[in-house]
Amino acid sequence: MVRIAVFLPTYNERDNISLIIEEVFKNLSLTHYDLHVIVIDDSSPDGTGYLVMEIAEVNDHVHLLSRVGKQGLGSAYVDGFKWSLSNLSPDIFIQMDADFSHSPHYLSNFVGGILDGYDVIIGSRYVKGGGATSWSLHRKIISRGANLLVRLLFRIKEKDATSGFRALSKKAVNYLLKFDLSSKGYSYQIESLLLFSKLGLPIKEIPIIFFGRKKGKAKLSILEILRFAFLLIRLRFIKFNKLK
Ligand SMILES: Nc1nc2c(ncn2[C@@H]2O[C@H](COP(=O)(O)OP(=O)(O)OP(=O)(O)O)[C@@H](O)[C@H]2O)c(=O)[nH]1
Ligand SMILES: [Mg+2]
Repeated sequence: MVRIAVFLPTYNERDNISLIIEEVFKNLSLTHYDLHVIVIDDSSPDGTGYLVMEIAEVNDHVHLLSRVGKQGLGSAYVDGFKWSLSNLSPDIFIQMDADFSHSPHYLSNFVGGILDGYDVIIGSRYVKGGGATSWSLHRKIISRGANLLVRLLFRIKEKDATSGFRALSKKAVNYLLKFDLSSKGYSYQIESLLLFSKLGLPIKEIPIIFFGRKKGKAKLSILEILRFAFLLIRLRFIKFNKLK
């Protein structure tokens, strides 16, 4: 049976976490897959971690990785992948937000893409059939702007480089963990995609409708956006320049 690990990084997702875990199991049935959910929680002050601990006590396919203090989305995935390779050795790795922006209905499409032989499947808002709903103009501009900047700087063909809804093969994850990532936060999505693209791994974008957060507070700050822009420039002219 194919072993799938779904990674849910959380910071203050008390209102979403139990339901999203339930929905993941509904959409990728345990009768077809050996499915595991790994929540990487950064000691959320709202007690998300305690809720997950309770679920993990009664469901041995749910795992909690607790970290001290908010350490960023990218580093949460990296720590989750490392933990899973030592403890579960999954065949397919799925990254997903815990706030229902990424609909669990798409999960089987991601799995199908990796089973078809792709190493990276990206849930894309900017291919035919994709899109975003309940997003403020402000968020739309940030997302479009970030993608435009990435395409201008790096000339990659993927249309949604910032999407965090992805599936990765074990090969892709092993490459990622060997690479010295500069990104700890949201820009992890771009840096990892640049790496996969440079390595020539087969990448496919599949359409998703992205849902703006329903519950909980938005966390993408101006500081994160500025940090992101500087990082892109550094990656383009220093780090990935050397990899050419
Ligand atoms: N473990 C961990 N998870 C994080 C961190 N930052 C964000 N997350 C989680 O990563 C996922 C994506 O973060 P969001 O805050 O939803 O980011 P976003 O979708 O760009 O922004 P909004 O939904 O508009 O707030 C969510 O499940 C968050 O709870 C972090 O520092 N550590
Ligand atoms: Mg979100």
